[in-house]
Amino acid sequence: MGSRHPDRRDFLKRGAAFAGGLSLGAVDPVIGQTPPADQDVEDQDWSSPELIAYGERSRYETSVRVPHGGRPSPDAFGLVFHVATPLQDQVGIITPSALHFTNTTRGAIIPNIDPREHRFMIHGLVDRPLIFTMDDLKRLPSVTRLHFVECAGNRSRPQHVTVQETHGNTSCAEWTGVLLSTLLNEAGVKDAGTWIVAEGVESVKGASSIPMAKAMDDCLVCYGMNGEAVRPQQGHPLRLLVPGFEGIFNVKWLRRIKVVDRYYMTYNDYGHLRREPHDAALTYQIGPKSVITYPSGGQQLPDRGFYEIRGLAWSGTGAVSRVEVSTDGGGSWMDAEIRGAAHPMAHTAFSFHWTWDGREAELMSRCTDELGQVQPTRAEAAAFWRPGAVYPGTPDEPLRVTGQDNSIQPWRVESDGSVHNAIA
Ligand SMILES: Nc1nc2c(c(=O)[nH]1)N[C@H]1C(S)=C(S)[C@@H](COP(=O)(O)O)O[C@H]1N2
Ligand SMILES: [Mo]
Repeated sequence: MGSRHPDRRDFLKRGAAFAGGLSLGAVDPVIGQTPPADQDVEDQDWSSPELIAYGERSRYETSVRVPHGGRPSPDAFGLVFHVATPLQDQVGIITPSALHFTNTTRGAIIPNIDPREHRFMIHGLVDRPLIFTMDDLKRLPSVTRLHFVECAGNRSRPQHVTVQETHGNTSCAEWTGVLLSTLLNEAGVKDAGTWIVAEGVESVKGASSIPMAKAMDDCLVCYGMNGEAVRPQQGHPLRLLVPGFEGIFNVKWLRRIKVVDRYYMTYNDYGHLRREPHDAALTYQIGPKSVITYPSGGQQLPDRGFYEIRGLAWSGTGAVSRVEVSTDGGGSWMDAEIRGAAHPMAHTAFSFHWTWDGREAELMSRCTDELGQVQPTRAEAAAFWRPGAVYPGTPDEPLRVTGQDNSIQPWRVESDGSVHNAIA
């Protein structure tokens, strides 16, 4: 059904043959990516001082974040936000800061922090407790890296229609800051210091315990995001980035890291910890994962013919080394093309040339990471996580993935061109 390297000059010819016209204008676009505003939008005055000083996108572009998980965001108290990234509209691998998914949990209000007043402290089992201003941090050697953040609650459910609903609780940004190891080495970690507890400024602190080996490896204390200051919803002026670990470890509005000698039970971990490791919601690292974003759920293929299947792949344990695509529901797999560099613990773009013959098809992608770990099927993931834990299964959803869900996402293309979530 798919051919990997069709003659490039053939794309339009074949599309046009099916569409019955020779100009691209005769071919309807796929419907279901967020469409441009269809009524006249109020004119933007691009020469106004405000937009010259700080730009914004065209008002014809209407892609937005939406509440995730079926609850309103913000909640009735204006506190909890869970909003998902519109992955169906994403171009490339960097999520625009204004569309980065946002999760603030457990009654956290987004703080307004004056960076000139902000202080960051490292203390506990160290030789020299240190307090940094933002200016202090910016004098130190910095790194800039692409990394995804993904919430452990990013799961596909049968009632989800679009890829924004099934997978929109992950985003990828370019983060700039100081390696946490640089700061910990300045403070001098004592031998007994085997864990850190990182804490935000809010009353519930958003605190997480992180093993020292990870803290010393690749964690970042970030002040920059996509070329400017970290946005308030992402932790302005300072956030911890724990590459590849579940979202909850990436503490926003970071004010304190305490070096300790054991795992601390923090508010974040309450309700997540289980004696049986398979029952624990917090498994630290995100497994190899991928999803096709085009065509994806809720979209409509206008006609038979050529489509570039596109998607994103990522893994919490390193770089993506291979992505395969199936157009027959997993019966056969073909290598997709990895687009650009595959950065460690970052979204990686892939594409696959497909000519749709107008018959029912089931599109899937499967990620392999540099450790050789392969993304599981939904049945494999559901079997791995035992039911009855944090996200109990139900009789009507026997293949419910009750822990972290990195399972293969199937999209069914009907013969009328409509695209549907096929996990049910
Ligand atoms: N201080 C603080 N840090 C936090 C949270 C929070 O509520 N408070 N939410 C966590 C959760 S559950 C996730 S998934 C990520 C989300 O990061 P983002 O909002 O930048 O996408 O931040 C984590 N860091
Ligand atoms: Mo989360």
